Amino acid sequence: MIRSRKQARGSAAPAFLLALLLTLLVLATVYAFAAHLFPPPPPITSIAILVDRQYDLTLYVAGVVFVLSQLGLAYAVFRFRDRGQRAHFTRGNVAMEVVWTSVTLLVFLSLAIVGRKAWAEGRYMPPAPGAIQVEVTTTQFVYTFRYPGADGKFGRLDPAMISAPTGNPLGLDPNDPAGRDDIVVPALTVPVDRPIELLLRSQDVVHNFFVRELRLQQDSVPGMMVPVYFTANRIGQYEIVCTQLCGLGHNTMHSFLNVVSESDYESFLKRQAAAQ
Ligand SMILES: [Cu+2]
Repeated sequence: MIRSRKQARGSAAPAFLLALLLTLLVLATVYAFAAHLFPPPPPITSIAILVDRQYDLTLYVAGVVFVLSQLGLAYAVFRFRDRGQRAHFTRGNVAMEVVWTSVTLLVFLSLAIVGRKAWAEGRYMPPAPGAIQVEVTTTQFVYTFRYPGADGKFGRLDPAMISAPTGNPLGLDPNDPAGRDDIVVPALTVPVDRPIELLLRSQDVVHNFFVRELRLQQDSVPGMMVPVYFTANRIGQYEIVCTQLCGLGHNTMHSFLNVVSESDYESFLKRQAAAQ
């Protein structure tokens, strides 16, 4: 009698299946990362390499924690399964809780300290001397880039003059002489190996400037001018995408970053100056 009741309550099959499922989940996840199933495009700045290193380090630390905790869970599910015994109440273990909270705190603080250079280099450091300034304006659902032209000065903008249909999407004031040689274009062209300072602004809602190869992702916020820096070291064309859900046309919001040789950059400026 007692034996059959124990059998009914203490079958090992469900616990075994759940533990097996958890173990397979761990193996599949480790495989997906170890086999590089979804590799990122190669980085094109020195900061991007730092960002990749930081990402790898974070992934290793979080990966070890993930594997150990999931396998531990699988073990506990099977080891402490229902065998028909009475359950008993526990109040937990204060010492253990202090230890794992402190260890977690230490791990996160260390990662943040190690990663501060990758984070700060493109944001809080002053731009390199001679950096080329380009203003980036986001609006639903386009990017507009402005170069200061030969005088090196951006002209005044007047929100009342914003009129995309008549060719003045930024609201450039025609009465300001500094703005007469400004170059306004829908794609970003920069010379290779030269420091670039982008000045991000937004006309309507929060958008974002994201280029995977730069490992650079920065929101543009209405009412703010957000500077970011980079120096691209590989000629090519890279996609710029908006990663903020900014409205119905969000999925169509993109542009291109063209990294070109110094001479191609000069001829780009001449061609655009003539076309403005
Ligand atoms: Cu957007």
